[in-house]
Amino acid sequence: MLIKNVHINNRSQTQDVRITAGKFSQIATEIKPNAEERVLDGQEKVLLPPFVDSHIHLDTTLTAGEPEWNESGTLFDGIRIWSERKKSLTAKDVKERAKKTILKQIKNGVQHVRSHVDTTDPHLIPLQALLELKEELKDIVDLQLVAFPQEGILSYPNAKGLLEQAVKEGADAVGGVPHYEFNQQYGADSVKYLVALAEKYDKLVDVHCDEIDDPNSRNLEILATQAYETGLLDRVTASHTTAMGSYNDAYTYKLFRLLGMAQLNFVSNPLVNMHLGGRFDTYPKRRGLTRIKELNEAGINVSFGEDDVADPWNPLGCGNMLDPLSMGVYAGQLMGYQQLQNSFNFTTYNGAKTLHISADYGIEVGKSANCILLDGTNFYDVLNEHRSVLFNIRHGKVLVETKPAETKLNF
Ligand code: 17E
Ligand code: FE2
Repeated sequence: MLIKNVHINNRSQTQDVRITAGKFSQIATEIKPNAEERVLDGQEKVLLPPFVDSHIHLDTTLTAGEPEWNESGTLFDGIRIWSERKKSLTAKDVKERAKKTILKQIKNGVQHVRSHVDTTDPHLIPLQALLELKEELKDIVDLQLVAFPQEGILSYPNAKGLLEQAVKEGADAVGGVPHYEFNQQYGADSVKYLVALAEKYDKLVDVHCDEIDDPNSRNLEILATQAYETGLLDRVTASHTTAMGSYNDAYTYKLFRLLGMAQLNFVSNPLVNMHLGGRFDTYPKRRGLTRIKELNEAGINVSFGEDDVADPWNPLGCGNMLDPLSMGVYAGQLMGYQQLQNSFNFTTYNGAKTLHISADYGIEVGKSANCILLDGTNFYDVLNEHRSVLFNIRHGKVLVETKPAETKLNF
């Protein structure tokens, strides 16, 4: 296949891209089609590698309102309501809902997903369901699973055993929720425990870390120290880290040195954290986000996740990465013209780095021919108008094709 006339990675010059046997085989200013080669006219639109959702909960997806709506909008009511819903889980239920959400994501150009999977379930039903789905859907999506002890590692019965079991059964990464543990000591101990587990089984780490508007929630410094001292470094990701939005600047200055040394990845989930954050403030009301811009400017990797598609934490969400991206650039004040043009990195290359898939990710000769053609000639327009993904191509095959809606003005 030959894709003609596209702005690869939103570059100003247009180029042609050839795909042979599922790989990018040639990229040049002008490539002449071979006899019988399928030619796709890119019409000077933007060609990117597929969107990466570096943080979602596929086991909780599409359960909003079950058994009740989260009317307070707090993280804690979300956990409580999910805990109720968890009692009636079956593998079939989890698989059906997760699949629906994955299909939404694929329509919107996502091909790489990291999902947290709650392991504080005595039968590990969510994990069993998502391991099966990962295998069943491997031709359309790369699914990474994080063993995520939603109700704590030290504050929930047998959570350590369940976490280790999940890792043995095939989770790709180990998670945690230190700010939710009963006390600070448990928080710190849980971080050390989960990092040791990841080391033992050679897994990645992705921790829900300090997702609370409490400036004293400082598990991040423990996670970063662990990443540095164990040498796991960029195999470790800190998700949410919203307490950083409440840390004072002197402490944060000191913290950033360690974060750089530890080479940690950060995932911000701007939609859900704008919604859950500041809930205990009257006014002034905090935004409850991590320091996206400052981390980014310090050369620390930050990607965005959607986190929720209609669940007890966020009633909204539709599997389109342009939503967290829009919210991220607004709330993170990344609205300079070049910042907007370059913002696709938060939901593409930076996510790939977090997922540790960069070796085969990106539009380069020799890499797997995974890419999306967006309906705009530059990314600013794509983001601003939430333009469609016209083609979602995976291993050189067109996975999804979309015709943009047409509007007729009858006046
Ligand atoms: N669980 C959690 O601890 N935090 C979240 N934001 C979600 C689930 C969605
Ligand atoms: Fe999350």
